[in-house]
Amino acid sequence: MITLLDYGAGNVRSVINAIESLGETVRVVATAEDILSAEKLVFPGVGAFGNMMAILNRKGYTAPLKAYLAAGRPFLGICLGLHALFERSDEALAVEGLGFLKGAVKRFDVDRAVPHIGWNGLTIRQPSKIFQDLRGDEKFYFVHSYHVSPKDPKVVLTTTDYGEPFVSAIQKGPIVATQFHPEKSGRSGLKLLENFIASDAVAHRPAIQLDRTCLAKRIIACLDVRANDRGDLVVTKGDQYDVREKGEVRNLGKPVELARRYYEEGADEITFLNITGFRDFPLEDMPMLEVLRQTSRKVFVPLTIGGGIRNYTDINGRHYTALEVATEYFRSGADKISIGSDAVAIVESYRQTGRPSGDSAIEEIARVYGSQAVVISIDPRRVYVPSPDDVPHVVIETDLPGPQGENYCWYQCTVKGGREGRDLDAVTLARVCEELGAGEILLNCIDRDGTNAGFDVELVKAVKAAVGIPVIASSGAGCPEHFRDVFEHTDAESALAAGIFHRREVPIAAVKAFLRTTLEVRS
Ligand code: 1PR
Repeated sequence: MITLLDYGAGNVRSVINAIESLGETVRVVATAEDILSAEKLVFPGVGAFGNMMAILNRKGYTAPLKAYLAAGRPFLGICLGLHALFERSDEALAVEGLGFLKGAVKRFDVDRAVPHIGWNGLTIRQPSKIFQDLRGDEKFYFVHSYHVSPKDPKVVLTTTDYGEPFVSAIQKGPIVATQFHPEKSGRSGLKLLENFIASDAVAHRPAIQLDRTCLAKRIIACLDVRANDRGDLVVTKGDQYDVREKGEVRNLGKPVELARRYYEEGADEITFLNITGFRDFPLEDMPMLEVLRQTSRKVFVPLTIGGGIRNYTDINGRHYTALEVATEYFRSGADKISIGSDAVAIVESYRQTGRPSGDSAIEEIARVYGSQAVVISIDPRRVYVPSPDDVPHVVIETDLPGPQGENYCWYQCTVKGGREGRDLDAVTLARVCEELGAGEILLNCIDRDGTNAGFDVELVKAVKAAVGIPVIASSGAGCPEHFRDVFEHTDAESALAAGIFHRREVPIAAVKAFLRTTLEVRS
């Protein structure tokens, strides 16, 4: 039996699901005594260091954890569960860590997007039982802005390159902790977890030794989900956001089945967008939570969920915060949440007052779950103008002139699934959301959505140039060449598509095979 330390923040559901999928049972720590009596302890930290240590202290878990570690008993820390082992973190300078290992947790200081999000490799520095039957060139899923810096080089198990080499796993006797998420790293991650669990696994140094590692470009499958006119939850797909055909909501399949198919076919991440979330309330729209629960039992890559994440008062006058809505999503299996319409409202209010409110959905969710868990989904539409001075927005010069020969355009933010345009441009929205604590931008484009005409490279370039966080290019993919174009002409970290995958026009594997000749992708 595996004992799992859930201190109440983030998605521990996926770790439980991954362990259970290996046929092992999981007991969740309910008292300090459960830590001391564990045979094997897994500590999957998600969120922010200060919040994590505050909860561990409040629950009285710090002393038993220190005792468990000092006794050299089997332990697997994941992400913040690795950070917790150290003395302190740049993320919360006044807060003491467990101090099991000497050293600190540092914020990335690199000329690349931070957080480091995606699939990267490992340079393996010593044998370990967790590597049994691995080749050594597998990629694992990372999502973090901070990395550990141990004083003792002997504890370094693996390093990974991201602008500079950083320590991506440590080992001291039976105590192992990884920066990456095995539970989100597909089959390789499950193998690694299985090795940790197995009592007979032996220390192994994989045959392939990478000198350096490289972050892969991610290919994301997106499922736009809503109820059709009969009330069934279906995956649908729009043409420039119009999801109806002959009056009916297009039905392209069942959400859980399709997500499972894309996982099997090699998607690096799956995104669900509850596209009517702006008018329904997700906590009353329980099927979406159930979709997440069922998907996360079978799909071991990151899951993002968007739609309806905002403050809300129900008909009985009960008030829910966006943080509560997000918490429900995380508890049901989401790794990241995505905010659409509410992000526009938050930025509009910021621009009116000239300062952050401190309690917006972006700020609150980032504070509790970490920036890496907060994605901003932007739904912009091109507006052509004859001259850059015509509007008080970020205007770009375009190679695709408008209907009157206009050589300039700006990208107008919309809300409610494109139904309402706002006096705000996509570049400004992205920049302010980053300032408020968002960790990633999902950049749709209404003009290109469902057209198979390729990504709007000019839009992606403009937004990517304005922010230091990763950008997901979305809308318009029609063939593998379109993915290559957006990766070659912009610095986007990932690309998302829906229609070509749903309609089986291009398999995910074909996109990756095509890209592999010139770019790093996950096998
Ligand atoms: O505003 O916080 O409630 O979130 C609602 C979410 O639902 C937003 O992320 C918004 O983008 C999404 N959404 C709302 N209405 C629609 C619609 O299509 N009518 N879908 C919609 C947006 C866009 C993409 C799509 C790509 C790729 N979908 O995610 O999957 O354009 O498509 P393609 O490869 O077929 O071209 P809130």
